[in-house]
Amino acid sequence: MKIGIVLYPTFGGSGVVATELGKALAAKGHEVHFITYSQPVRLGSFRENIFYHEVSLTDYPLFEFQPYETLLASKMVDVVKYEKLDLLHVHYAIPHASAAYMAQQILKSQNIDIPFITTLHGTDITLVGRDPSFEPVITFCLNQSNAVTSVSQSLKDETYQHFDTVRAIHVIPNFIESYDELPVINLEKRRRYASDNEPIITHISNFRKVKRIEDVVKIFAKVNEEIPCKLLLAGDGPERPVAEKLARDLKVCNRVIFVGKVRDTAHVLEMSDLFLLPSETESFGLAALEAMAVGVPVISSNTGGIPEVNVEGFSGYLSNVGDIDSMAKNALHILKDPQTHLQFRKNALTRSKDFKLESILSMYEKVYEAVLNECSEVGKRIYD
Ligand code: GMT
Repeated sequence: MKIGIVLYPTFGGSGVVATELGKALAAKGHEVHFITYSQPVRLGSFRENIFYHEVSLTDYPLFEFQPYETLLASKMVDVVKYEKLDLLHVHYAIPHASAAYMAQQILKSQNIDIPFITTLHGTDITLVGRDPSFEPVITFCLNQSNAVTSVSQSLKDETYQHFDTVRAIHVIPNFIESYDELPVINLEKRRRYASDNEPIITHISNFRKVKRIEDVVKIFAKVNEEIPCKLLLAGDGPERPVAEKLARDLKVCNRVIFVGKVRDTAHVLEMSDLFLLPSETESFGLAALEAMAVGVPVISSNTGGIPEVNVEGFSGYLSNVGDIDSMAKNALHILKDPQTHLQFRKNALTRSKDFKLESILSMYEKVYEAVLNECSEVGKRIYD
């Protein structure tokens, strides 16, 4: 198949999932065309079957705001037509699904029928989507998409709760390539951050309010009172200064290390003993799955799709949002005893294997095939 993937090219989970999906489809022999405004962070170097089409932004002075949706739709029309794509798969509803609909209509007027699949990732529905000013466009796009997928059952339920749509939504969870077994820790590298008897607790995110970074620092400070440890914070975003100040106020700033944005999170996670994800809401929690895939247990909130990923008492523990005492207690339970810790590490790795790339990939391929079959019954793509 020739597939156009529209995504945000940034460090966010939706961009990571879309990029890794495209890479995996390309490795399987599909031709994949990424369409976005800058090179996706996880795309890496030149690969067979992968093409990247940049949406160039205009700096025409009339526009106070860039008409990105229009530029994206035009680029989609161009790529579909000249690369003879079979389908478009857009990740994140806003504004990718509406741009895809526009491209679809333009192409229809030129006798080209192109289906588009919309994958919902979370904040497009749970945060942004709930803003009433977006609602009519999102509802319309859900109804117009040839297929809709969501990354968790929880997100599917929320979509039906907040949007007036009866569209079938296929739940296709995010995926990961897990390590075969627990990694051997590179002590030389680890010693740059902590001494051998100090556990490393990690959090990785875009440091937005929804991640509750203050809870991360508070949980860490409580654990550190009983077991001296280090907190490794990877990523960046608006709440970082808040976390920095809190670490100073709680007198743990010499134990908190901000490493900034990292392209390959496994490098950080391999040295970690525990992962914290106390988010306010999370449609899936890809960062938690990435931690589990290298054998790092997860202490998380029990909100949104997280319980579909982290299993209570097995791969980690889940608590109510904001319950930092419970999260600190659970963290200490895992870290205090080496045998318990080892068991949780093994369990985390085992659980991550339920999200194997190959099985998730074929779920997407089935949706593509169904959509293409439906399309070929209705009309035909005429490129020449
Ligand atoms: O977590 C973020 O703020 C980034 C956001 C995104 O759109 O990139 O992540 C969302 O999509 C990820 C991939 O499907 C999910 O793992 C995250 O849980 C989801 N974030 C939220 O729901 C807050």
